[in-house]
Amino acid sequence: MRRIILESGEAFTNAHLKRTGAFNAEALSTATAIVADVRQRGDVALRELTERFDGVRVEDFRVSEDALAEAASRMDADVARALRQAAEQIRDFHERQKQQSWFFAREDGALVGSKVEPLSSVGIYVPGGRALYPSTVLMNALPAAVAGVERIVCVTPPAKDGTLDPAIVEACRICGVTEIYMVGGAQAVAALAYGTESIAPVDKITGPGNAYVAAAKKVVSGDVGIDMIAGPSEVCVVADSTADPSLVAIDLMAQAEHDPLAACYLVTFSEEYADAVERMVKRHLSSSTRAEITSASLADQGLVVVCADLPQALEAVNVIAPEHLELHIDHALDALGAVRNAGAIFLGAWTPEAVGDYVAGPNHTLPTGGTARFSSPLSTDEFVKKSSVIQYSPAALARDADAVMAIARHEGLWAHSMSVEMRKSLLDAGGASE
Ligand code: HSO
Ligand code: ZN
Repeated sequence: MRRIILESGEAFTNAHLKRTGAFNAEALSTATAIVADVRQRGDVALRELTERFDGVRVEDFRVSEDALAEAASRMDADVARALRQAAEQIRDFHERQKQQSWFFAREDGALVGSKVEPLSSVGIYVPGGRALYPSTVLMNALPAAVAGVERIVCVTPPAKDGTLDPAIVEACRICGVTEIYMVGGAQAVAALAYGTESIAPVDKITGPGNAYVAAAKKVVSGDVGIDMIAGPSEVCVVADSTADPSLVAIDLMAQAEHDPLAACYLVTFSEEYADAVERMVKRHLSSSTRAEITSASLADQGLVVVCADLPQALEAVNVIAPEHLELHIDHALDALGAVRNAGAIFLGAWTPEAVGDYVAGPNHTLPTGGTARFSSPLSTDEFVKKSSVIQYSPAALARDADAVMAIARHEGLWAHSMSVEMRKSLLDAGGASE
């Protein structure tokens, strides 16, 4: 891991970071071409692109009932039970986020409010290969289901041998997702956004993916809703001398093993402590089943920041704005107030990030790449939209008419002004009693 030692009072800055974005110019231009192709040629393009990128010829993208039943028959009972437990806790958490419509009656009789409605349809991108996670299905589909979305669709790239992961199928079943399509990449995002002969379009696309998927989401956004554009995942562990270096090491590795591009930060207070953690990483690596990815990530993207004191450390955290923040420090809860930028905050020695990845309840889809400065975890809010509601009474109109007319005249909008003035005249003439 790269190492930076801050002097007392020295600020950690963005220049200390080397962030890898969610996608690059090449991915953006490739995704743009793919989206245009699918938009124009529908299923024919989808089949060709799937053959080219996934190496499989798929005739029917929709996973059949038989294939679902076959996958279900291979499901491990312990994993199924674990997924149900996770789903229950995730659903509970997201139920608490649900927003209600509200209306406010003003004294002059005007009624103003906000009407909350679920989106009608949502498409969830479930990556394939190294990142085929049933937990991702739960984390995207459950908030949508809790919000009241009627049609929830999953897309996932076809495996070379055509098999389906039973745990993905089980996670879909738990969430009530029955529409699953074997299609991935930028082409799947295009199909969800604009529809093809076999896939009806959706209102919003969520879920993580590689650089091409991220770029395709950027391309279609505006025509269709998207969630955040996820870059490589990150963890920042703040550890003082009370933290067990072995646990700190394994927690860093738990993020590093996702992806060679995953970024792991250790913020601590002495070089000796950092050395101890790095020694433990080496030791754990010898038993890791993902040693190659883990060590590549830590070597290329890992960063140790040695700070003089806790306030300096927490300011460094705010600059990093990590997706996940673990506070392995004495009285972690007391530091919470000073943390302004982080996707999810894990407090104390007994809260490994993995509990949040799977079962704690909060969403594991979190802002990456410093976007925690301005954005939030995926939530039920992402699956609803609001309409404003306004009803005026004659008294309310009489009260506000002059203000509307003054602003409308200033903006040079004659009919705006007249639409109020004509009603005002009716009222003055006693033409409306209500
Ligand atoms: N840590 C990942 C989420 C995940 N972990 C899924 C395991 N499965 C998000 O950065
Ligand atoms: Zn994880």
